[in-house]
Amino acid sequence: MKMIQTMRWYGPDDIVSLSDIAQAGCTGVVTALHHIPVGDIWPVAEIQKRIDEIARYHMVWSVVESLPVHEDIKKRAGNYQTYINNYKVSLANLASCGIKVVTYNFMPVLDWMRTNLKYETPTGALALRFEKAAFMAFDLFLLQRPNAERDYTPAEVEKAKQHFNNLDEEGKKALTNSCLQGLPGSKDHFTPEQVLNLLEGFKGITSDVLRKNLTSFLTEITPAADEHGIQLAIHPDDPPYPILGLPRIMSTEADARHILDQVPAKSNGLCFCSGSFGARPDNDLPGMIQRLGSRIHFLHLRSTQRDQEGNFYEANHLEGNADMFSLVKEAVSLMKKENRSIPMRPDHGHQMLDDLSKNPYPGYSAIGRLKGLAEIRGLEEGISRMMEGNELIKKSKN
Ligand code: DNO
Repeated sequence: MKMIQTMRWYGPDDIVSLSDIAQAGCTGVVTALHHIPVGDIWPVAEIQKRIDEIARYHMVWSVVESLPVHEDIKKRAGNYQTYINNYKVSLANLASCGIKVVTYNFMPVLDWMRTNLKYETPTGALALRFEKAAFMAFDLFLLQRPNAERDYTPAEVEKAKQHFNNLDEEGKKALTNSCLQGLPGSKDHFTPEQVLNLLEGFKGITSDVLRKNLTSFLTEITPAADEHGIQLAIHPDDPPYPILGLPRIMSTEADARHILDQVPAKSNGLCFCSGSFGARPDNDLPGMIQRLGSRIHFLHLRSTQRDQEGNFYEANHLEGNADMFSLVKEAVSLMKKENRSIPMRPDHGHQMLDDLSKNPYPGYSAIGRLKGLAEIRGLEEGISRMMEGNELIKKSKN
């Protein structure tokens, strides 16, 4: 059993083409119908059209990332019931076209957050970075979120002030752009006013409330997902702690365990993103694969390099704090034990070589991901062969 090797494709507007993805060695594609407004039903005809486009390059649409969850569902307010009903119809439509793994997240307002989309590594390749002082400077002095200072200690506010005072106009613009980049698949940015309005809508939604709302959502959709053989895969919070005063409820192993236990349905599972969970030193990544095993429906493999202050950048796939060897070893053991293949994508990659002159979706240039995929593929091959060899030796000795 091998991992299903995939890359994310943002659709026809992506400067990385399906041919590029096929040439990188992928058999599967991870994509979404980004042109359909969040909350609307994904019609069979649109799903099929995308499947056919991918099939032209001899690949399959292996994973949906994401079937986005409308903010009303997260708040359990407004038209949430309609959006839940629509979600169930989209799941049924996807299943009827043969697509069974569906990723989503339950992060309020914003998806992943970085303060620098072009952090220069010593080789000249560019990485994504999250710097706490920069983020606080954005929150306090650029976004000017009401009462934001209550979320920080006086020492942190001082640090943020220093950071802000050292920024020139260009620096302020770049920081604002990084923090307000739109949702995945969109090249539009949020405006500060939009974000402030959206934040207002989450007033009173504590982490307990958000957790309950996620449980209610899953309780409602998992019977349909189970019936259609869908594997749901919730993506962890990135970064894995509260930001902008918003609750985050999928940041640790305990968070994942809680939701999996609350809704024990077979379809209720995880997208195990080693980059997101790995930004916290208290997440034991290989142990999490061991313990959450059968509930892992999709793997995002990536490594972050953390520092003492809680800043991190996205390292090369085999470097940084995540022990990629152990992660791939655990994934290989899991697939062997359960006799199944798990789809995997090399999550993100450095912008490097010819891609430096291009304008890809942040984190999703072709060459850096190709490099990550090739390294992970090599690791998997080596580990699988070693395991097989060891088993043969054991057998011959018995
Ligand atoms: C970042 C991605 C996330 C992920 C969503 C899933 O690169 O891993 O944006 O796609 O959170 O819903």
